[in-house]
Amino acid sequence: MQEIKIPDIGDVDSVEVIELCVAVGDVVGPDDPIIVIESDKASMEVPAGASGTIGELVAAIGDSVSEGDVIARLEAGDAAATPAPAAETAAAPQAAPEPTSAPESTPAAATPAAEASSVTARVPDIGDVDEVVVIEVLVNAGDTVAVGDLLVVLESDKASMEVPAEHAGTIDAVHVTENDPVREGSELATIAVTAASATSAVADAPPAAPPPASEPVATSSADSEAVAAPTAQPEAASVPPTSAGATVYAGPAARRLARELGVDLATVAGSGDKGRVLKDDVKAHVKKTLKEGVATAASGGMGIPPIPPVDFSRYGETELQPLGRTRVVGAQNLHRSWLNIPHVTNHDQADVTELEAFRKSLKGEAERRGAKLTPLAFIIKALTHVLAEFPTFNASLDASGENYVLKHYCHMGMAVDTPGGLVVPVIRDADQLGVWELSAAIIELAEAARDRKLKPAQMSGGSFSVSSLGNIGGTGFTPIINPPEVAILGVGRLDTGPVWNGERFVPRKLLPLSLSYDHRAINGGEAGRFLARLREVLGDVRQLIL
Ligand code: CAO
Repeated sequence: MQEIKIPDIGDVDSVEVIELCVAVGDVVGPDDPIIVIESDKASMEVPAGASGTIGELVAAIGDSVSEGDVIARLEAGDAAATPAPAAETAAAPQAAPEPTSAPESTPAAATPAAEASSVTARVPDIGDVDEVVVIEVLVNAGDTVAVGDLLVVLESDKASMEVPAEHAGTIDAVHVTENDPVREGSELATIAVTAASATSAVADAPPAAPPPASEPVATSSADSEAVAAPTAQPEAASVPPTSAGATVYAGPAARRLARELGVDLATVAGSGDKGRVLKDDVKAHVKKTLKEGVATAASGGMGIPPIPPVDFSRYGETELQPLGRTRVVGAQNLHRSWLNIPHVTNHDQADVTELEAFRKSLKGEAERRGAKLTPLAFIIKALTHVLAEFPTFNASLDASGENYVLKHYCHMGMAVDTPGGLVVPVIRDADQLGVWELSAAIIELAEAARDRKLKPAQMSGGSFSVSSLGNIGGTGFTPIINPPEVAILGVGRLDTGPVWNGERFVPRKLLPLSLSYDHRAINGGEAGRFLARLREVLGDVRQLIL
């Protein structure tokens, strides 16, 4: 087996292994990084140097290693593709040749193989804006860059944009500093091109040249800067993502992966030493983002900014209390709804003085039936009536978002507050039920919910939902839509209030109503008319028999 060794690491005696990029059994090419090492100045990837399969991984995270130490053993792969033993490959510094007088605009791809030249990296097409600002400079003069390595990050008032190197080589000069305004074509940096394959394809980039022995082992200035100020990192175990424009503390492997996946490293929480962003952090970030359905990666840096985790122990004593499964699942559903649906809530109040009088008049009958008649049964009855008149409220949007799916049934979801969390059982065919039947269904489903006896079928298929906080209190709230429904009615606590009857204020029983709706499916006028009609029906329930 061929040994992969630590190359020349400059003027330091030993460095720390901070990242393993492979596992035993992995097939690698000569340029694939095996480990990342770090001195107190910078970090560096150690490439395999040859093709093959990792037979043994000698190095472990946290190991202190010196030049010549064996870090892994390689079972030979494609012998023809093996250029040289790893140690030799890694130890042979590629000195940056002197810049030549090649024209600045000479495309690197046109540069003959192995012929040194100087190219100027410029601001690319920035669309319809005249000027953008340099918010991050990621290279310094003397840095070695590979094709695809980031040079600067630019930002307009709409989005941010990374500018990668299109040529491998050594940075001769950096022409911008942070906060500089630049335009399309402005000079960013001059690169002394050393590589044979100066193309824009990352895959074609030559192996990263190890730095000369006399220089610190830095793969990018971003690493150097970050390493230079490790004490500035927060104490929390997982370091929150940095704010836009701040230097990200990450190794080349993580940077490359982030670039490949289109992830903005500044939004990734680092779990490595001193908050370093590892490859696993990038992967975990992508998984989380996909799970949440938030296309942060594709949003050009305009995704939802994450809330940084806080180490509360810095402020006082705390304890962890699990939310419980119902709350966790509920939280995910609410979050999904809130992020996906443009919610608008209209508020109104219904004069239910006559309805309350009628309900109270049925008290004896209710006792005889062993039932309990709350305002909610009447509200649901009135709702089903109004939904029949406004079918787009008893609907969903189809996957294209271009069609309503109108429901020829009315299954009413009802939010129930239980000690374990919020659940929404469904009253099937609520429009077919009378007030007594609705009352019985409300009691039965609420009990089943609180006893945790609801079956999945009893919690699915709703076409509209109601959330009544009337027994608890409140004059209005913004209920969150229960997808794929397009609207939900929130009910507050009814109270006696003054109503102007044309001559004087009279005391009336007023019921607060809050209608949240999906603004993609329903517009404000429709919502206003829906609520006005509901108020009308609740104000005079004789309308239900018409
Ligand atoms: N105004 C004033 N009083 C009201 C009222 C209202 N809008 N609605 C109900 N009440 C009264 C009832 O009449 C009853 O009074 P009595 O005991 O004197 O008869 C009392 O409040 C308790 O009612 P209830 O809660 O037992 O029954 P309900 O039919 O009104 O509601 C249910 C059933 C399951 C919807 C309710 O118990 C519940 O869980 N509500 C919470 C829903 C929730 O959490 N929504 C928030 C979701 S968003 O986080």
